[in-house]
Amino acid sequence: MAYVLHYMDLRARGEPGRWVLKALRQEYTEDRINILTQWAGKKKDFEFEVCPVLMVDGQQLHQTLVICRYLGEKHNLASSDLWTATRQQELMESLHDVSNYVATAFISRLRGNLETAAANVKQVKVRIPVVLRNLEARISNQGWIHSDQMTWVDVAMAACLDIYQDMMGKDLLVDYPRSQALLASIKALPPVADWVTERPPFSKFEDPEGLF
Ligand SMILES: N[C@@H](CCC(=O)N[C@@H](CS)C(=O)NCC(=O)O)C(=O)O
Repeated sequence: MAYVLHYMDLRARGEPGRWVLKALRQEYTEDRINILTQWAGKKKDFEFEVCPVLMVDGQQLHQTLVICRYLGEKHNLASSDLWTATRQQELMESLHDVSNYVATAFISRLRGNLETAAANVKQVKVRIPVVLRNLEARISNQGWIHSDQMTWVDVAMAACLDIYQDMMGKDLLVDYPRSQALLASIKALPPVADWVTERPPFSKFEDPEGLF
C-alpha cells in the first residue's frame, strides 16, 4: 500500500522523510497542509497534534526521524549493526535538535517578536558548526556516515544540510569537504534530483530572507 505523508507546505521537518521516500523509490502521496490557513483546523486529526505523520497501513506514525528510520529499516537502507546505527542516529538527532530553534525563529517572526526570532537564529548559528564538525569526522572514506554504504541517515542528513545551506548561505559547508560531497551524492540520486527541481520554493513562513 502506498504511503501517505501528512505535512505542512514547508521543507522543514518534512524534507527528510520526503528525501528518504524518494531515495527508496517508494510510492507515496502527500497531504500538504497550508500552515497559515489549514493547520489549525487539521491539528486535532493527528494523535500527537503535530506533523509530519506517515500513514502506514492505516496507522499514524509520528516523529520525523522515527519515520525516516522506519522507512530505512523496512526497505533495507539501514545499518544492521546496532552500535553503528546508534552512532548514526546520535548524529542525526543532534542536527534535528537544531530544528527547534529554527521553528521558534519562524514562529516568532510571524508573531512579530523579532527579538526572540533573532535569539533563536543566533542559537542555530552556534549549534550548526558543532554538528558539522562531528559530521565531518564521522563520514567514511567511502563517503557515508559511519558506514561504507549509504543508509537512510545519509539521506535524511543531506535533506537537512540542503535546507541549512539554503537558509544560511552556500558557504555553510566550505570547511567541510566530506559533508559537501555527501550532500552532492544524495542530491545526485535521480528521484531526489527530480524532487529538488520540481519542489515548491520556500513558503513565506519559512523564507529565510532577512532572518538568517
Ligand atoms: N519532534 C517532532 C516535532 C514535530 C513538530 O513540532 N512539528 C511541527 C511542524 S515542523 C508542528 O506540527 N507544529 C504545529 C503545532 O505545534 O501546532 C518531529 O521531529 O517530528
